[in-house]
Amino acid sequence: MEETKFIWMNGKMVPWKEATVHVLTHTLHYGTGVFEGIRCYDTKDGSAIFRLKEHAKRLLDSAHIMQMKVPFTQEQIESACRQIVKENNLKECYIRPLVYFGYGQMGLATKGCKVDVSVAAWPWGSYLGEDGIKNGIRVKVSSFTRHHVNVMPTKSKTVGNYANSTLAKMEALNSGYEEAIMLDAQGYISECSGENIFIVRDNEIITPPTTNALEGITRKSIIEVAKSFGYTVKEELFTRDQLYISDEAFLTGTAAEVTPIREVDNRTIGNGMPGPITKKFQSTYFDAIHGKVPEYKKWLDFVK
Ligand code: PPE
Repeated sequence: MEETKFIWMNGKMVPWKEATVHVLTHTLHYGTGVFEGIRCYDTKDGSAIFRLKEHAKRLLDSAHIMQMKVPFTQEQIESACRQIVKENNLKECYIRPLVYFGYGQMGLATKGCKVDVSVAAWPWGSYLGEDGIKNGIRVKVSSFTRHHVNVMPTKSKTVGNYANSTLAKMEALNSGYEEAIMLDAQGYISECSGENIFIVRDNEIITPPTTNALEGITRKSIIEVAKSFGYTVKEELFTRDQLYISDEAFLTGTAAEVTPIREVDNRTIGNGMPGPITKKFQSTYFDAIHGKVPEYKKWLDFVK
């Protein structure tokens, strides 16, 4: 990864190489922390963080679910995100806030555990590759099931949740695919290892409800974009075979942005190229994040 100068740790700017933790940090052992993934983009009016408030709120909601008392307010988290971009002189970057139980106590109970917060930022290109963004990716339905809601709460971006995502992602990569689609405990499509999923059938946009998927902020943005173009968006469960026969499919996430799916389990989606509706949403999203769509400027939080 590309190193930057500073990482914000509990309110202080710490040089990148010194931003370390003790090996007995609670979250390192039990996966108890929560995190966010946010992107900052260059616009003609300067760098802007995409939907910063929603991300900061979701971070605190995740912490609330995990019963973590965060020693910073939402405004302080937001200002730390702006500050880390500024201090590192970054125009475009990925921002990673992390709330974790720190050093000082072992054992599963977290009562009395110290809560630490860090915010890092670094340049991070397209997550699933430039070629993926342009031409679409090949995905595989995972043999690993998405968390049942009473196993791991999926509204929380809990660090430990992502062991499940990594198993699915590595299985997909090792099998020659670029991303994993995860089925919920009932066998319906839920989400990908780190993205939400949409299909298009007969001009209708369908995405699984967020009952057991993350309430994706990119997902929410794309739903708004789709509605603004006059499309019907259905939030309903669908099966892997509905996905196989979809006209178009794409996934959404902060890191992955809007990435078309061109093949699922060796079955071509549409004509094997990103479909027209996917392309329309994708280009609107890219224009919006770069401040080129007046109605979506509300999503931008300028760094300066
Ligand atoms: N589902 C999961 C499981 C998920 O992790 C993400 C974000 C999403 C959906 C999309 O949510 P949103 O970013 O709000 O649209 N995944 C983050 C972490 C990726 C990583 O590899 O790390 C991200 O995209 O930043």
